[in-house]
Amino acid sequence: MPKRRLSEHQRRRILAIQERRRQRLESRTQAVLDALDTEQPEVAADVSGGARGAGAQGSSADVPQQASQQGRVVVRHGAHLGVEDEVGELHHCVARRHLGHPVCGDLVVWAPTEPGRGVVTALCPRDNVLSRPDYGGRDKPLAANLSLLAVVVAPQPPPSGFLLDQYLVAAELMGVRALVVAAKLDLLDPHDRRAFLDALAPYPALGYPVCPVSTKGEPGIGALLTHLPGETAILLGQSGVGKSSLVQQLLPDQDIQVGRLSAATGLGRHTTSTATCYRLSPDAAAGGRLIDSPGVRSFRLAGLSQAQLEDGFPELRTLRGQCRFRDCRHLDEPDCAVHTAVAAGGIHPQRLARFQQLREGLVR
Ligand SMILES: Nc1nc2c(ncn2[C@@H]2O[C@H](COP(=O)(O)OP(=O)(O)OP(=O)(O)O)[C@@H](O)[C@H]2O)c(=O)[nH]1
Ligand SMILES: [Mg+2]
Ligand SMILES: [Zn+2]
Repeated sequence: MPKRRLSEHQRRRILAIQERRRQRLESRTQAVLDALDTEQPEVAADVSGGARGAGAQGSSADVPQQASQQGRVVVRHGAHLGVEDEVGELHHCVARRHLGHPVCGDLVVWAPTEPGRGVVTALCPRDNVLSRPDYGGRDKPLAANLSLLAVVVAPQPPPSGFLLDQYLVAAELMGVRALVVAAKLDLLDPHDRRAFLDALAPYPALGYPVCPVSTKGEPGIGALLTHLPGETAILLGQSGVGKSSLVQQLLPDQDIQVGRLSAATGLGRHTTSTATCYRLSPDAAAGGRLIDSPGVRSFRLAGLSQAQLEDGFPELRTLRGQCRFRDCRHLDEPDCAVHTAVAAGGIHPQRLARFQQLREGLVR
């Protein structure tokens, strides 16, 4: 049909124009990066806190050095970064080569190249980083500088306790607090809801609060909200457990934030395929940040020793050195302090089973 052909033609023209624009921008940016890469690498501490350098010489690539400032990566698509500056404005930046992989939550030093655009010239030291394997099995950083891991489980899709425990181990190894979000509880009648929450009963005693929530009915999201003030929290879990729905409810202005992000950087539209950092409302969660992450089917802790894995289980960590054998695997060895604790009710058998599953699969 002619009408359809015409619109297809238009579509192609628009795409071609966009592609040319993108290439122009890319080559301009590349010129800036090339010039920067021939200079001395910048030290992040030199400009931390947005201090202005004295010499406004400007580089050959016309990057005003005096404008270097600190920012936070709020989203990343390949080499393209959405960077929030100190007053909350967003900029589309590309990262100088040899910087490693800045990810969502990273603090960076960046310099504007043109309005709304800039170049990231240094990656500030991280407090911590959460990595997980990509499809090829290689560890990829997902988000940095976190203070809270919120692991979401729901009746649908069927929960994976194995995935939950791996995230909790990751939190322990990162030295970051964690909690369990029991989501989509409106799907369960009171009896099944009780059973669902009973299965999570061992966690609070281990230091992981359980927050029962629903975005579509009772009990609401209050139990989670109380944990967020002042935190940089990331929502983690299988695809479909309701992470983005929680973000939507926790951030009444999420649409606005996504709109600002995509208007400023063109990067906000595919929020389900990459981690994205949002600001929580100052009155609800003073200064807090919330990161939505793409769901995973599996998460694999790689290359840990048994001692490291034990560090990831607080209830095993405290028994370190108390078994008869120093290299006790807590299987069928005599005088195993872990088995004694399980028998006495101090360790949940399910957690020991998860530990064993992880030990067999993951420890070198
Ligand atoms: N009944 C019910 N459905 C929910 C609730 N929260 C989310 N859902 C539904 O669950 C489905 C998945 O929700 P999302 O928020 O997209 O899940 P997600 O964890 O962000 O998924 P990925 O982005 O794929 O990782 C959607 O159809 C939502 O409408 C809830 O509290 N109750
Ligand atoms: Mg999502
Ligand atoms: Zn033992």
